[in-house]
Order: sequence, then structure tokens, then C-alpha cells
Amino acid sequence: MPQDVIIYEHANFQGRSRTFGLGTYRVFDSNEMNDMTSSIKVSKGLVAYVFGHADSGGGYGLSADFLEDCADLSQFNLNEMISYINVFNAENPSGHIWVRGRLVNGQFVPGHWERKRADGSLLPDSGVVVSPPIPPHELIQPTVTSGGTIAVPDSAVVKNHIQSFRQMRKRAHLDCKIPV
Ligand SMILES: [Ca+2]
Repeated sequence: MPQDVIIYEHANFQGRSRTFGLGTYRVFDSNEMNDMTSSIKVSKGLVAYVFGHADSGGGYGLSADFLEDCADLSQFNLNEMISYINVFNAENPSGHIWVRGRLVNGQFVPGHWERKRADGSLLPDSGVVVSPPIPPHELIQPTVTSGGTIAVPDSAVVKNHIQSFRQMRKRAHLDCKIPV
């Protein structure tokens, strides 16, 4: 069984494709299929954490952690925008499992590691949930100016991110399927 993630130019796994093993990848141009992905295949047991934008600090913008194939990313408003991909195992050697990003009481909880339960049970799978737009890394890391003052993200920028998340969430569907 291949253990990789494949991105495709068109929906339903058609067109050009590119294969990724474990690792993090910044996608730069059309040769590397930047802003071109319309569907994605994820081998069982892997996580493909994808981001709409990338900078030197990693991925940002809209993001989602796929643990399954998705034949049409447009249903998540992630069509033709992926610029950063992190591929990793959904269970790590120390017995932690990846709990995917989900909505809890209307709040987005990003994907994270949790210790596997003793009885081996998993949280019910909530399906793919797209994150609110993550600010660029320069924005979320406060910078200290030469005068010693600390510059934090402009509140208007943060407000804008929250508004676009609310609009995006209304449009999102949760019908990508776990591979069997
Ligand atoms: Ca992009």
C-alpha cells in the first residue's frame, strides 16, 4: 500500500497530479501546482494538512486537515488555492492520535494530538472542517520595535479574518468520505 498524498489539477482525481510523502512542502509556482489543486487523495493512516497560503513561517490562510480522499475541494472553498502541505501519520510512535480540527459549541478547535484512550476508542469523526483564516506568521508574532514597543496584529485585520470565517462556515459542507 502506498503511503502518500496525491494532489490533482481537476476534480475527481483528474488532470495533472503530484505525489507527496511524509514531510512539509511549500508549493511555489504552477510547475509545482501552486493554486491548482482541485481534488486530493490521502492514504489511510495519513493526515494531509493543507493551507491556502504560505510564507517563510509555514502555511496560513484557510486550512483543513484531510484524513480521507476529497474528490472536489470546491465544497470547502479550498479549490485552486493550496500552497502548503504537511503530510504526517495520524498516529505517532508515542501513542498519540491526531484529533482533526472541529467545531465545538460553534468555536473552531484546531487539529491537535491527544493521547489514545485506553480502550482504543476514538472521538466520533466530525468530517473535514475548514479553519478560520490563519494570519500570516508576521502578523501573529508580535514584533519589538527599536523603541522597545511591541507591535501586535492590527485589530481591523483580525476582525476581517473573523468575518470571512463566518461567511465561509455558512458555505461549508461536511460530506467528504473516509476511505474504506
Ligand atoms: Ca495559494
